[in-house]
Formats: sequence, structure tokens, C-alpha cells
Amino acid sequence: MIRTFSTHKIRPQVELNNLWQFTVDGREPFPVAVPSCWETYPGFGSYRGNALYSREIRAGGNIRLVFEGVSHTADVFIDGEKIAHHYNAFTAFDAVYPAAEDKNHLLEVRVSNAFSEDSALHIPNDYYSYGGISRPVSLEIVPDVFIEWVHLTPVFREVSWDLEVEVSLRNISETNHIAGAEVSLEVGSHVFDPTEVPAKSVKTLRATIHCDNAVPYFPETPTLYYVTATLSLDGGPVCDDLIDRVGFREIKISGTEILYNGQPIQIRGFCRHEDHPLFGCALPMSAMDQDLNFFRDLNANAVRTSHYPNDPLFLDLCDEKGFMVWEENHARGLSEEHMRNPNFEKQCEDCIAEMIRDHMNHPSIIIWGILNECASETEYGRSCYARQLAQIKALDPSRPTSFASCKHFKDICLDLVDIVSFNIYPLWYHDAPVKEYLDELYAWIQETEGRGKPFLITEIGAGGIYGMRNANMDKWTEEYQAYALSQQIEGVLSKEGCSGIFIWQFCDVRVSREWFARRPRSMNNKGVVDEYRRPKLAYQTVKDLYAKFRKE
Ligand code: ADA
Repeated sequence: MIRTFSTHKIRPQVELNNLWQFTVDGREPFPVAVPSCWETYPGFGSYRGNALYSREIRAGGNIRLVFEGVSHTADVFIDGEKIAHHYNAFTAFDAVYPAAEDKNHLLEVRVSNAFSEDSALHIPNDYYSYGGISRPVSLEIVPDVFIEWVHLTPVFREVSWDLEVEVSLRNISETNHIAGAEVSLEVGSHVFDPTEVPAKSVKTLRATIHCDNAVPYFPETPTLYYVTATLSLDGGPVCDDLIDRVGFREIKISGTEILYNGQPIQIRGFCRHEDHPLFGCALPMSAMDQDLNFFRDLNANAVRTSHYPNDPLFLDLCDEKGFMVWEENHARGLSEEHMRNPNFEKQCEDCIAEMIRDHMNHPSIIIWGILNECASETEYGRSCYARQLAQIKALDPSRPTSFASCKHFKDICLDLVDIVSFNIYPLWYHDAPVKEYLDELYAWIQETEGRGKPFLITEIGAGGIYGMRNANMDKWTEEYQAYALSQQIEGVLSKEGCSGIFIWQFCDVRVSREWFARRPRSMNNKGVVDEYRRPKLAYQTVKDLYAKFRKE
């Protein structure tokens, strides 16, 4: 399942989510489900390296394969011809094979989850870089010019809503110059003037459409509208379409407040990895939905996609269930040395471009984040933060930006963002009392360029090993974790000027083997549920406190 709704009625599209052949090093192939992670195949639980997925496809014309996510590097071949390369498990890419003969074709995907200098973002880390075709694959047949994406930005203009629309047309033909591509939008019955789209080019159309009767989108009343774009070429019949969704909401900053349709919000959230012992990072919709049902039961209203763009299917669920989302590009804890990897900036900027290209329309996403706990205390790091934040603003000026910093008392990038956010661990990594530590950090921020901005705690928590219980309040017991979180949540949500909290973290997750020494069970054990979603003592603590602080 790619999305919770069909994105095409006219464009032929089939999901290739079934059995493919899998092999490593020329060994006997065997059939595996796609999407999946190879760590879930017997004998491959810790395999790090290269593998080959293959299958036949029957198609002709302009074949377009869309991969929602391959972890972490993919090379795509049809009949032995390489047609695409992509790095990063967490963003989508396509592979186009124009003018194909209508017959059976051999589709092969070489996948690697190896660590090397070629991979600046997937490195040994406090989460696991899985291997496999980990998100869905679809096969489409497209005209020479097709609708690549439609971006929908709601703007409230005093008494009613406008919808700022951008439509991207892409010509994949080497020779076919289209003189008159005509796009119609179902919303507002808007018809764009015919436009030319030269061979091998892209063309972006823009329009502002008045939507006088639009019902606003709120988390409590998540009203969604479908928008259909159709395309005809040179006076011919409609030959392509694209359907997406929009929620009429606006996120603005006013002093220290984050305004949601003009109303200040309080974030009561969790940081959540895409991780599960039965699926790796390839969670099916039912597992995604189970997590969000736990979020609802915990009186949470937000999720931080730590530390990478999430599956669009999960974002659809957040849209429909009314959860607010902080989505961030892929990076965790990269030092200046890591950031100086020659592949780092392009891999980050590609990730941002693909994240915003594909996730722009999700009303659940209210904040774009970047570079979790990277080198924002150094001049070189600052130059990277500045470029990436500028890139986000250029692609989407409608959402506030931030980054989760751990450079307490030394961060030099707080002027670059709309919202100042810090990860802190009083009562875990150090024993400073929560209130005092928070007051000291907030007072320091007011002496920097981060003064007067909205302030979020984007990580706070403690480890608790499921089933470890004693009356000594030893760290790693469930009792101590519940105590620490009670102090942390009280301290953060009572703090004047603080707009909210993302607890680290929702569930226990697997970490790279290289992290074993600091992570009992080779897991990050700071979840309020364990990896099987079994609640720890802290679960009820968080549930009660989030209910107490919930502002009606
Ligand atoms: C950091 C980091 C998280 C996780 C956390 C922890 O804040 O951003 O990914 O590693 O620490 O568990 O210590």
C-alpha cells in the first residue's frame, strides 16, 4: 500500500508489492516479499553489504518505476541497462524506461546498506540502517509529458482561503516537443493556459485559487480535500492525472508562540523511529496505525520523525488522525568531521529536495527540521546549517524551520531558525535537576540570537529496560524511567515560553552493532514501550501527565 488513497484514476499504475527474487553473492535466489528488510530473512539478521532483488514486469511504452524507499543505496536495471541510482533509505525516487517494447522485461535492483565514505548519512549510529527494498514500489505508464507533482499551499486571507498551486510537468522524451500542454484543476475548475514543454525538460505552472467555502483543518477536526489535476497534450484527450490532498491550515510564528490557524499550540509529542522487530524499518500500515493509536491513548498530539523523512503512508495516517508532525532530513549526531565528508552536503540537500517535493501537501507536517545534533557550534557546521535552511525556505516558505541542538551554551546557529529547539537529558546523562537546568539553558538562549523565539524541547527522557524492576531507583529500571519522565514532563510543560515537548522516545529501537557498549541489548531502551510495543511503567506516567497539561 503506497498511500491511503488512489493518486491516479487515469494513469495506469500497479503496485509491485509481492514476491521478488533475492540473492547475495550469486547464491541460490529465493522469493521474498517487497517491501521488506533483509534483516527479517533467516540468516540475514545482521547482514551488511550488497544484495540483488529481481523480478519480471510485463509492460510497454514509457515505463516509470517509483520506489518509495530503498535502504540505503539502489541501482536499478531493466534488461541489464542501468536506469537509476539513488542514495538514502528515506526518500522516494523514480526510474524511467521510455518507449519500451510491450513484452516481459527483467527488473533488477542492486541494494547496499554498507557503511563507507560513499555514505555520509547512513553510518554506524544510535539507530539501525536496515537493508532492502523497504518501502513500496509501483509501475506506471506515462505519456511523454506527465504530471510529476502538484503542490498545494493554503493561505488565509482575512476572511477566506486561497490555495496557491504549483504543477510540475516533466517531458521524458528525447525528441517530442509538446507545444500545448493543458492542465485542469478540479478545485475551482481552474484551467491553465496551454504551455509548451520542450523535450527532456520540466515546466512549473502556478496559480492562486480562491476557495471561499473551505472548512479549515484542525487536529481535532482534520478536514481534508482531494485535488485532481488532469493533463491533455496538443489538443488531444486527457492523458494523465494526479490526485493529492490538502488541509486548509496555516502555521505562523508570533513572538514565542507557534500559531495554528491563529491559535497558540502546545506540543505533547514523541520522537519515533521507523523500527520494529518483526519488520525492521518496513512497517506495514497496521503497525504504523497501532503506534498512532498508542499516541492517542497517551494523550500525545505530535510526532517527530527522528531522524529522517518518514513513509508517506504514515504521514497520510497523521493527516487523517490529526497528529502534528515535525519532519526532518536525514542526519543524527554528525560531527564536523562527518559533515566534511565530500558526499555530506549533496546527500543532505537531495534528501531535503525529495522530502519537500513529496511531502509538501501533508497538513500534518507543521515544522521542517534538519541535522539533529550535528556540529551547530562550529563555523563550518553553521555554513551547512545555513545552506540547508535556506534551501528549505526557498522550497516551502509556508512552514517554520528548526533543528534539534545538543550544543547547550555554545550553539551559534540559533539566528538561522524560526523555532529554537534543544535535546536535554537531565536526570539521565547528568543529574542536574530539570527545572534548574531548563531555566539556565533558556536564560542563555535569551542572550543569543535565539531570544524571543518559540522554544521546544525536542528530546528528553531516560532509559528503562522492559522488565527490569527494583525498589532502588536504579537507572535502567522501569521505576527510575517513570520517575525521571515525571520530573522532565512537569518541568518542561510548566516552563514559561516553552511551546512543547517531544519525549525521547516512543519505542525501543535497534541500534548499530558498533553502539553495543552504550546500549544494553544493542537497543536504545528509552521507549515508553519496548520494541514489541509492550508498555513500561512510564507509559501510564506520560499518559497521566499529558492529560494533565492538555490545554483545551
Ligand atoms: C540524542 C539523539 C537521539 C538518541 C538520544 C539518546 O539526543 O538525538 O537519536 O541517540 O540522544 O538516546 O541518547
